[in-house]
Amino acid sequence: MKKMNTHEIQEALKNLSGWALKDDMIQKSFIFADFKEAFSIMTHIAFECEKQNHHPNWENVYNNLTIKLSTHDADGITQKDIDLAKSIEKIVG
Ligand code: H2B
Repeated sequence: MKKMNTHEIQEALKNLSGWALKDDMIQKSFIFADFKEAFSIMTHIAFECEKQNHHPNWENVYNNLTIKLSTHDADGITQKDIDLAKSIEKIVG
């Protein structure tokens, strides 16, 4: 899959809410009611990642979830990251 350039990434991010390009990854943090809600959503996201065979770098601290997406195989950001970010938005609602 082709690595996107900065302009292409910024254009794609216009169709997503709250995602930003940082450290060569697209990133967003979410805050949930508590750990149970955060982990439940993470489980839901994990199944979607398996479907797409594309996996996030993420960090969960209690009710806070930070997701960072890039395509390791391409050493950059590809359409796969944009697609996964869109799916994550749908899941989180
Ligand atoms: N996830 C991410 N984020 N980047 C990848 O390059 C990637 C992946 N590659 N999930 C997939 C799995 C690859 O390693 C397997 C072998 O298809």
